[in-house]
Amino acid sequence: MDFSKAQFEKAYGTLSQLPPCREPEIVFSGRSNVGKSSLINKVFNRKNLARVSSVPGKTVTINFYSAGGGVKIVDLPGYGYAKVAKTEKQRWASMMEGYFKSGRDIRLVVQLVDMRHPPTADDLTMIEFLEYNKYPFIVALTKSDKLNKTEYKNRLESIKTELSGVPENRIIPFSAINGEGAETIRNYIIKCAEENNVN
Ligand SMILES: Nc1nc2c(ncn2[C@@H]2O[C@H](COP(=O)(O)OP(=O)(O)O)[C@@H](O)[C@H]2O)c(=O)[nH]1
Ligand SMILES: [Mg+2]
Repeated sequence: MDFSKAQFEKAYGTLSQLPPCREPEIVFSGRSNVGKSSLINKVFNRKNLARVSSVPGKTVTINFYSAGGGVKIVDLPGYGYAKVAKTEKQRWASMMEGYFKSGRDIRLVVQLVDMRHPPTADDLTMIEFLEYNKYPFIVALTKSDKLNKTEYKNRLESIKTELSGVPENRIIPFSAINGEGAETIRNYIIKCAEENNVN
């Protein structure tokens, strides 16, 4: 894998367009506005690899990138944006289900949760889905720079209970601003892409 070679390939808006899986995939999942595009850009050291938006939840697409060395990055559509129409929510569900059911070589799911707040019901549903289906995953706690020392300590402590099934070393505070956690996430990605083993 060569992180500097990461490149946007295509955005898919309908299930039938979704390409068959030919290479290992590293997947990014989280609610709209959680900081997914910012994390992808930071982890892959690129300013505009994924688009950072202040208007969340606009389009439901699954975005594919090549990560170099025959590995794909998959940016799943964000969830939990209140103002999204019901038809869009259904499209989201069908895209997600279609993606996970299309027999893919999923090496690692990076599940994003906003560090400032307890996981949302949707976050928990997603994490339970990953656990139940035994997908290897880590949880990135985003926007860690927005908490002061006390808040940081308290949230990190609480999240261990809120996500009691998730091993502590797979819960990683992250900031796209100061780079906290980026190296740890990179190492998980490299390890999983190469070995298919999260431990
Ligand atoms: N302070 C801070 N802001 C962030 C961080 N990550 C994302 N943001 C901001 O949160 C908003 C949503 O980010 P974006 O990456 O577009 O989220 P996405 O919808 O999940 O892809 C933007 O205004 C970002 O600048 C972070 O680590 N720290
Ligand atoms: Mg985004």
